[in-house]
Amino acid sequence: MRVSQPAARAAVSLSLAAAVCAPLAAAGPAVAAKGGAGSTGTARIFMVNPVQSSGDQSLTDQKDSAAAVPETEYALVELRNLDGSGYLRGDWVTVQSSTGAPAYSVDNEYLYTRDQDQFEQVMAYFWVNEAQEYLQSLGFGSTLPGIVHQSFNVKINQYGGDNSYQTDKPYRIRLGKGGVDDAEDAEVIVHEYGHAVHASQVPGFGGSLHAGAIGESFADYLAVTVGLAAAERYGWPVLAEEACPMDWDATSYTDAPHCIRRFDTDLTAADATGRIHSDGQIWSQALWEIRLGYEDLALTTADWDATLIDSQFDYAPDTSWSDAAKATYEKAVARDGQAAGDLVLDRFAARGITFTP
Ligand SMILES: [Ca+2]
Ligand SMILES: [Ca+2]
Ligand SMILES: [Ca+2]
Ligand SMILES: [Zn+2]
Repeated sequence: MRVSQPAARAAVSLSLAAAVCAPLAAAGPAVAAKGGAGSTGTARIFMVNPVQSSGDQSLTDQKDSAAAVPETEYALVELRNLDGSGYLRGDWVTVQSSTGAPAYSVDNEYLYTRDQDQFEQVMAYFWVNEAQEYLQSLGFGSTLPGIVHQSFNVKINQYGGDNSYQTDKPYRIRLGKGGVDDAEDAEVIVHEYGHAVHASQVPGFGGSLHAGAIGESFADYLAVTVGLAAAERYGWPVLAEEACPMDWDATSYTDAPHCIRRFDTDLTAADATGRIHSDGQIWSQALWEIRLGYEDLALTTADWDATLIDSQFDYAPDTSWSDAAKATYEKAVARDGQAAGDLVLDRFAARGITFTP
């Protein structure tokens, strides 16, 4: 999808105005019951990431300088579900920083630029909350079981390396600082949250190479779909390839166009190497092609995301690709009809992943 610059910019300034007005509109009993700062605020963030929103593949980190990213690639947004303490803590996220003072504001205004440590803290809060709100928009936590239905701990900049990761003991993600600071790219944040989604759905998920690859694949897919849904929700431009995770973080270690991994490698199960990130691209291509196929069936990407995520409750912790694909097929038939199921079967088969319906 390509969005024309003027239209996109107009949409951004509209959502900016909405964000500024929203805290007043939201004032009510729920807010009063919380702390003095209220449950909503205003923040400056990247619109997923500055490469995706600008289409400029030549952007580079420049040692974390503010000047490396144009002001136009920031958006003002509403922060929601804060606990009123003035810190970045709330219903679905608790930010814990180990570098730089914790962001604090008596009136919940968190306006930073990328050279300030607090910018990444704000990104982490906004994007984990956004991912949780997206899951809830699909029905998880209401008509379907809740997923990561708690305030999730995000620790920023714990390590110097480029090594963000999720752990369920304790239940949190850490976001590192190698190359482009990891938390400057929403697709890194949501990728790590994607692992928490699996851990929440199936405790111990990842007990086989196939399950590990599905974990990496789904984390990439969730990062992309949450970012695209947010771009739609807030009217942000998407000027890079949609099927591209971590366009900004990947400027440190890939050639343009910068994507950490791809959803169109045409790899099949016969090409698997046992390296879960690389093999995950086999699964990701099926997920992406089913997404496109859903739209051709007059279903929506949200229909597919709800079906995919709901199906993951049925994956064994050490699942094979074949068993997981079959569980996805069965969920698609049950939720979206036989044509959707046939599409799932067909796109997995194209990747050499087969099962008996
Ligand atoms: Ca930074
Ligand atoms: Ca990085
Ligand atoms: Ca992207
Ligand atoms: Zn991962």
